[in-house]
Amino acid sequence: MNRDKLIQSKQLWAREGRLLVPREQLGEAKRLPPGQHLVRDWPVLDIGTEPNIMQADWHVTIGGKVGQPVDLGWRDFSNLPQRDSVSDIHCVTGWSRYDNQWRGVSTGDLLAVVKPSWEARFVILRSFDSYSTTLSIEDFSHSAAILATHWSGKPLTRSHGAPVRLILPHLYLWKSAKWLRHIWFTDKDAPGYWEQRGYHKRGDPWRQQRYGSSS
Ligand SMILES: Nc1nc2c(c(=O)[nH]1)N[C@H]1C(S)=C(S)[C@@H](COP(=O)(O)O)O[C@H]1N2
Ligand SMILES: [Mo]
Repeated sequence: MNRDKLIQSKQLWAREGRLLVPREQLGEAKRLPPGQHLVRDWPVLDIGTEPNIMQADWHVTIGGKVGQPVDLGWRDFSNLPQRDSVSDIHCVTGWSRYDNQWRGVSTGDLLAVVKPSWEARFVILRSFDSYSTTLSIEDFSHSAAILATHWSGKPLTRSHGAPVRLILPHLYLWKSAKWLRHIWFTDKDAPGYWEQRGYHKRGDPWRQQRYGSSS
């Protein structure tokens, strides 16, 4: 292409506003983290075995560096304040799903019960399928974090982690342990299942913290 032609087409681009993202789409572009695509259905992802835990048999053990270790059964858990929240979820394999309706116990309300000591810097989550993942206590305490029992007004299905799973919408979904069994507060970082297999320690989708310890 000669120079005149290039100049002409660049003038045309200026008139057309080429590559300008329309204002009404800007919100959308900011809502979807880089490299993600939107899905309507809710995919199921896990390491293979889906434990079948009845509410009556379920309990979660919470301990480590806390003032008040507890072992909560379904009844105890249901007596904690129940909250509703709506959030978007982002899986590191590339899908995101908007506007998920959750019901459950906020991590803040749980922290008020167990009272972590000043030494607690990390939270290790362990599940009935032997999955584990580790978070900083700041990430676990995020205001949008919820120990979910319900999605869209119905109890979580077995595949999605019934009876209780974490939902931590501000990080990639591998941090959101399904079939929750243990919540352990520690002073030492201990990489979990995916963190040991090449995934990022933290997993912020907005910073594309997918692998290794990039950024
Ligand atoms: N217990 C347990 N929790 C888990 C997993 C798992 O294998 N076991 N997989 C994680 C991963 S990688 C993702 S993407 C999400 C998927 O949750 P979903 O199946 O409800 O979409 O669960 C996370 N929590
Ligand atoms: Mo995942």
